[in-house]
Amino acid sequence: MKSGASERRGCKPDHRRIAEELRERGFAVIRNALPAATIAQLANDLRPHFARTPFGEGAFYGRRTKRFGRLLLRSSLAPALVQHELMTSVAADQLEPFCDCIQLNTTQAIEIHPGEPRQLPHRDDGMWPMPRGLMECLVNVMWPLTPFRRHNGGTLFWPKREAPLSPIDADPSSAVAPEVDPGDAILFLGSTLHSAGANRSLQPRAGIVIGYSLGWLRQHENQFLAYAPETARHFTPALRDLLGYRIHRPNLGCFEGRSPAEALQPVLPDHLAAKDEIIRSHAELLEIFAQRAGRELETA
Ligand SMILES: O=C(O)CCC(=O)C(=O)O
Ligand SMILES: [Fe+2]
Repeated sequence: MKSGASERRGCKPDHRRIAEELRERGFAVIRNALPAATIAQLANDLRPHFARTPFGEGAFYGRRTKRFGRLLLRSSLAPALVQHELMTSVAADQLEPFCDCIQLNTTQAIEIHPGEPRQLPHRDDGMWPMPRGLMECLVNVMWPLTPFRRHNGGTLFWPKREAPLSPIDADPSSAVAPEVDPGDAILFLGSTLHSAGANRSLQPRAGIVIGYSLGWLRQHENQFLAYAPETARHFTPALRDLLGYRIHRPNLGCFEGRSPAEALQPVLPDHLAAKDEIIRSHAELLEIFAQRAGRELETA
């Protein structure tokens, strides 16, 4: 296992508290992670998009709930949100033992309207058909755009130890509904049982989910369609990397056998040399093998 990202960055007290809460309960509240005024501005940028977005289709997404993605195109504040230092470093700390680098899994704005019943309790890592418990795949951050309370659809979390095996049996009265306000954030693991609560109030409840996943997994939101090369080429290198415009060793996500960042060039060559992007153990094996194969060629 690789050393944790927090070790490399120097573990801050905040980090330690969050890591402990994630391990113990599966979720952690971070107060004042961003100024409330920044989130108010973000909410303002998203308002016309919520207004134009139709209600969802299907019982999981909710028929009195509006959702949209591609948040990096919807607000000039979104790049800073998805690259929030504390959130990305906690996510890296949780996930980078199992991958080279984390990636953006999704950006989704969610507005739950009055009268929406509570959502099916679920674990977000259920989207990948993998045996459970092998490793964490996902770290999500919920950024409330309005206050989250139990009565208005605030997200419900079942702390790890108390979570029932069957989600359908999860009793809402045994769930925690963190009371958070714009500027606060709730970090939660992909393995944490949770759901949107019922909105019994007279106002919509809105929030943004930003997810970070293992760098080699299929992303929930297709980042290469959301931000095609013509768009992504104008992002910073760090943001392009986070979207997945980089190779995940060995050679995963390649374009013409090279990093997908090649596809961001304004003029693409018709032909490119494929280039190894491999992990150290493969490189060592290859070196030994290459010597052997070379000798065979000389003596043949
Ligand atoms: O909006 C919420 O509170 C949570 C929504 C959720 O968990 C989901 O749609 O996966
Ligand atoms: Fe969820």
